[in-house]
Amino acid sequence: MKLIENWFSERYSDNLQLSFRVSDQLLSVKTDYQRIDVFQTYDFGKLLSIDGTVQLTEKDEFVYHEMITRMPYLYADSKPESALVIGGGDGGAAGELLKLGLKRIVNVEIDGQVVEVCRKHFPELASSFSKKNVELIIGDGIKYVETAKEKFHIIIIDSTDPVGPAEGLFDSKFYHNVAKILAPGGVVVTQSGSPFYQPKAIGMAQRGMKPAFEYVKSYTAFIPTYPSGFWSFTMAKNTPIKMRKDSVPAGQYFNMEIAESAFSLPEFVKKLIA
Ligand code: AG3
Repeated sequence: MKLIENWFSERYSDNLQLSFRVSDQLLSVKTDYQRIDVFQTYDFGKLLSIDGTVQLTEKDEFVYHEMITRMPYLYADSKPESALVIGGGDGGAAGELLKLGLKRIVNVEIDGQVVEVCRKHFPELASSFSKKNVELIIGDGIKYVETAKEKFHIIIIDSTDPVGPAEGLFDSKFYHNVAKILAPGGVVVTQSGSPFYQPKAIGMAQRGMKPAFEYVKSYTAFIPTYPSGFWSFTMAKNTPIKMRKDSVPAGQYFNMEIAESAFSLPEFVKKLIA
């Protein structure tokens, strides 16, 4: 008889949490920026958590990573060749961009230990950092965009929740600098939280982007292991947000129907950004 069960829980509020039964805790480390944990779960494979919040699981990371890369790819005015990823220390976003054939990807992650942990525990994702088209920079994305000269067709903000180290990635000062290094017709995308459990996040992203870009639009996806399972992303451009006449092969979540329908928002979400 098994007497002890181990569980990892992410708290959504004082009264609700999502719990994963785990067979092992593979790592727990406190870095200069945050606490990183890796668990072996029963239902979702390995799970990466930062400061107690789920960043990815082996089983459902494909949703987030496909949706944060293929959408900007298809909504750029011309076929993108270069991308900047801020955050994304697991390598998942960079890996999806490689699948799309991008020729140059710069990935700026603030916490080198996230990369180390992922190299060890999520080698398939982190292997993108050793591909020849990818340049990994361990540094502060906010400072990087202040001084960068190179322009990018896609800029992806793959951050943690808008509290702590990621807070500055949601304000307009940051986005004004992002706008300076966005190639003409290019697209910026950020993750913008759970509309249900983090109702302020999507508005923060929209308010951060609007002063810096002509067009801003949010889209959503179903991500089982993030708060409420319903997740948002917010896209910004200086030319109309219209899909290019092009297509990408279906992934595990993404397909060409979702490429358009992901922008359909429930009424309560529209109110959050009005
Ligand atoms: N970064 C966004 C994760 C936010 C999850 N928030 C939460 N569970 N409260 C994902 C990193 C994957 N590259």
